[in-house]
Amino acid sequence: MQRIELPPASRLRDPSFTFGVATASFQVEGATQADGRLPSIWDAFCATPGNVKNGDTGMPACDHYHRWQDDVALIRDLNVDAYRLSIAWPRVMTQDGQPNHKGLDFYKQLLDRLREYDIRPFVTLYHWDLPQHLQEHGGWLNRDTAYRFQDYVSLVSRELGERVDTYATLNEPWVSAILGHEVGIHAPGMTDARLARQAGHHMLLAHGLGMQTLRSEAPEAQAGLVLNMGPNTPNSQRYDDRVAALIGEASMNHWFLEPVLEGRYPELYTRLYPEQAPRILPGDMELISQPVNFIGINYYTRGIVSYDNEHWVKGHAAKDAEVTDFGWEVYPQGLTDLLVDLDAQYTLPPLMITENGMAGDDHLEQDRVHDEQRCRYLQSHLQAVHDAIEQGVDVRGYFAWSLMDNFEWAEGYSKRFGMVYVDYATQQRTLKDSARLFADFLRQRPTSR
Ligand code: IFM
Repeated sequence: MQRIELPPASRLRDPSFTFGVATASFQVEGATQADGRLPSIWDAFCATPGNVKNGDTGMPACDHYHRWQDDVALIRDLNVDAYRLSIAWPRVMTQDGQPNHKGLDFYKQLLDRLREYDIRPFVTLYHWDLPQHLQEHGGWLNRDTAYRFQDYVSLVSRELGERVDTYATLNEPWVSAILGHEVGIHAPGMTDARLARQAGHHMLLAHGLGMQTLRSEAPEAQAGLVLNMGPNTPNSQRYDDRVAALIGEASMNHWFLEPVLEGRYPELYTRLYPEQAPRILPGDMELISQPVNFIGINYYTRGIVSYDNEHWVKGHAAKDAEVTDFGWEVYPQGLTDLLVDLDAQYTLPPLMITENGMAGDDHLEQDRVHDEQRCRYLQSHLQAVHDAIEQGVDVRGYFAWSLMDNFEWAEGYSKRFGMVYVDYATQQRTLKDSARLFADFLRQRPTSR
């Protein structure tokens, strides 16, 4: 593919539309024992054989902790407006709640360099690397963890000050609550649906407490929350499959969005699964539903769903569809559908696409990586965002996941989501064709900065 095609008057060509690339601390930094960094739940989870493919761990990842200067230069060369990164809580705060200045200095230098290059930082405060010492007191099942998160947010916002103009409190609480506490394939590896929703409630409470702190300590910053979402398509036209598709959406999308925008959990879900209802204390929902400046949406694919006697909802792979190396269907229309549907159901704040991308079976051949499928994926999903905007949805930005190949959680290093190829043995970075395409598109925006 030579170039990304979008209508000449597309909002995506406007300089006010933000383009960026995204990463997360545990996935790229490595250096898990450097400069007083404490263990996180993901270090502990990786240490148990069988939890992560090939026994992979957070080492070496992309060794970004030591190679950040080159990586920021790479980001600059992509011509993006913004870089979405996350702060590692166990790197910047000691067990007794004091600042770890060495860890903080890493982020300060990185943020300063971004600023020098005129790249706006979009900082996620929690992308799943909970300090292990908090897990030993119950982790997200312990309500107190939400208050410890608030202390951490306070420390970060005071220390980083005006270096950050946009904060996201949490990344994808559905994943950390449900995959971590119900399905058990993510840290901390629990398998209890009721506990998962309780963990989810405490995460949303942490979001609310974090927002409160950001408003008082970083009043100039934009602040919001990042959710992973996808629309569900019923497996057939039968009413029971259609109901299952809606319940699935209530479970994943609305259970995390409705409390934030409307101060309540989806009644449909609570009625169907009363045994999963979390314990909510007076004032919680008010905290959770305070105004946000944006909602970040991470979109990868849709779900095909049918009714299942036992659990009501059963997910399937789409038949005969194009899939990625992860087996996820390539379905750009789902992004337009999702955005238009959310816009019809809620009074939304501005939206940002905070992650979108795909795992590819990428290979380095003579210094090039021909990730043709990712090029097409990028084109079709940018078009999908354009289409949603044309239908009236207020989308302000798009971040590609990910800047570079990295540690893909339970899949270890076996899945490559990057626009930049990483050779983990040599730590050499190589721009894939998709990175060239993206950089080219951004350079040629008629009104680009
Ligand atoms: O790599 C993850 C990321 O950490 C969160 N969103 C989905 C990505 C791909 O699975």
